[in-house]
Amino acid sequence: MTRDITNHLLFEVATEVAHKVGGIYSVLKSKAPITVAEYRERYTLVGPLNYNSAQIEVEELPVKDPLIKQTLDSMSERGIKWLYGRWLIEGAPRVLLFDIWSAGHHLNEWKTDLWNIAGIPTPDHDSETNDAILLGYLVAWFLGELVYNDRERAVICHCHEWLAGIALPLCRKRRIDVTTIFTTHATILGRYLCAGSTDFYNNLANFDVDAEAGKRGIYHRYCIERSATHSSDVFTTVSHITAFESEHLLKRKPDGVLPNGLNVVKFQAVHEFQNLHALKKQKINEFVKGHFYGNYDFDLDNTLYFFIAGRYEFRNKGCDFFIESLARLNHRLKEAGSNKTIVAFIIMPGKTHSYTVETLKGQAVVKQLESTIEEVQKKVGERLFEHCARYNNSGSLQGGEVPSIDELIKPADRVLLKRRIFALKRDGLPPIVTHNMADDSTDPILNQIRRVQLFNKPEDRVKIIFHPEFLNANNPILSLDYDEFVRGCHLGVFPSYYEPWGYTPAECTVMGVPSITTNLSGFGCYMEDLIENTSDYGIYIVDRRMKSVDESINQLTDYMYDFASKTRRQRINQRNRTERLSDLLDWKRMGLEYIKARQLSLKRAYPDKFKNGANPFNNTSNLKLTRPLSVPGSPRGKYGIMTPGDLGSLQEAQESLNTEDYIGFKLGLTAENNEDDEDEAAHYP
Ligand code: G6P
Ligand code: 1S3
Repeated sequence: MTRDITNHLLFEVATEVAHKVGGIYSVLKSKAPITVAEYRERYTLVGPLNYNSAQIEVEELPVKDPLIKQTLDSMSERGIKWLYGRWLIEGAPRVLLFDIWSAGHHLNEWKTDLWNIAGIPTPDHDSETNDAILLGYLVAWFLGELVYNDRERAVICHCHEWLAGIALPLCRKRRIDVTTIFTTHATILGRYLCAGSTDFYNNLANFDVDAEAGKRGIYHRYCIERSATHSSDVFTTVSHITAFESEHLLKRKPDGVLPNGLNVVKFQAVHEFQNLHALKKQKINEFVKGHFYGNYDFDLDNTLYFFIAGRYEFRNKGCDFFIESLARLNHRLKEAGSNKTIVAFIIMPGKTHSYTVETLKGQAVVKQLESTIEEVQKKVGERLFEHCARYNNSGSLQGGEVPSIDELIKPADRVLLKRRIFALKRDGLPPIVTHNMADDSTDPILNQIRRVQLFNKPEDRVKIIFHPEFLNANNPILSLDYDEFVRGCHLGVFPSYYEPWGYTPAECTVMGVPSITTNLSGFGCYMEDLIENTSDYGIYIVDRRMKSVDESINQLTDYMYDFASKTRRQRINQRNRTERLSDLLDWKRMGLEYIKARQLSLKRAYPDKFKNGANPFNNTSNLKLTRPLSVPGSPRGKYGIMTPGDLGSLQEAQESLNTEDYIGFKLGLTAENNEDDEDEAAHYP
């Protein structure tokens, strides 16, 4: 059947629509403005309804499209509950959220069907899989009825991750007249294999995938992922390294790579992000003073804040490497007699029972000291004023115009101050962890810290703070949102072993904060492909592919040591260069690959429309997004013009879509004007 492909409808299906769990929420939310700009009301995000998050994130709206309304009404008549509305984020995309448990009574019937049509077994106890089945069957139901009601417009269904992928084999099996895309953001088996002690990348081609999945109790999930991969018209992933992994573990070579972008916010004043760094660092300083009370014997002006953050996957996220290299860094700084102190934060949510008394006490005693000093200061000010105001022309105060400090600070004030200072005494060392851990003795992070003996001793140049909870401005201590915290830090360290893309270093980059990543992360490979001398731009890439473990850890230590040796002026310059890379990560650039994937899916479903090189999207003005010219001093690419399209392998679509047209600009090929870095730095101490 032929359909109108230029005005096609786009449905993007994921479990994190208006509900934050992890990285996919960031993808959908940050991408929304450009997708809405392209599709307007033809774009709908579909996912499961989570009542708690929906009531904060979604504003209910009536369904305007008559055919979508007809379809949803018909589902309602059969007992399905759903919420249609506007996601309250930039771009305000339309969302359709199904209350999957309103179809709960169908679960067993659908499980049987999944076994019959695709041979996928599903155990009872796996609630994530049960949810995936309910969502998949509801999406397929919705799409099936919609294309029956709407015989005009083509429909693209783009599913993210296996959890939202069950609709794909159903669409294929039921011959629903939609064209489909599947994007995997990681592979289930890859994640499990890496978390163990496998030499993953050297053995990718050799794994007996069914057996490995079976051994780990994830065979059914693996089957769902694999069937979504093979049933989609276009299969994509988020990086080349995950494409390679998918080819071997899921047995289909992806059609292309859809790298993740960010919604880059440019400040009116170019140096605003530098001011924000100073402001947010001040807040971290306050916390650090409290945490190290009694042992606060280092100079905050010579202190650098490093951090690792993310899902608590000890090995996959490279936390093991981070701690080992911090120990080596500590040794080197001590040997060199450095006056720098490094405070290394580990922000990874673990199982905890609230903050420790010691952590809360630290903040309290320092606050008390601060408020006592304020009181004394006020009294000293009043006494000083009284004294000076009594000066008269008779010269009776000759030689005593300015009082001595003993006259200003009275014995009672001294007693009060001494009490506050004595309250700062403590017996032990400053704590490593801010929370009571549910299982302190087996926690991998704590055990590694114990092994390398980084115990926040006064002589240590590297101190560690493990905050096993995501940050939030409403927390009683370290009250900062994550992005504020990142801005206040000096260096993000993300030496991941398994990282399909890696939003953490990308987020650092757009905030102008240098970071360390690896050549096993999608982001690291992407940057390495685009830029020469990435470290000049504050992107340090650790080689975890060709080097031994020990060599990689030494390289990571070298990077941190070199960074710690920089002067403030050099850090400011580097931050400027880092921030300029943000254009490379903007969805306005990255979104191009999504467009190519959609075109390819339409081309595969409706080849006649593209016959003899015809492109139905030529002259379609709403496809092109305008974009402001780049600020001067953008990085030079290895191969000249840099676009993610150069990396993508959506070859069939590429014939019909010109990267430069879409981006609407070229990055400078001439020599960089780095002088303005120096000029800018000259404004700072
Ligand atoms: C920003 C601020 C400067 C401040 C500097 C501190 O650049 O604009 O006023 O001196 O940060 O940098 P640092 O790397 O020492 O935290
Ligand atoms: C995945 O989330 P993760 O941290 O489990 O998807 C993210 C979004 O595509 C990606 O950035 C990350 O590398 C993957 O690992």
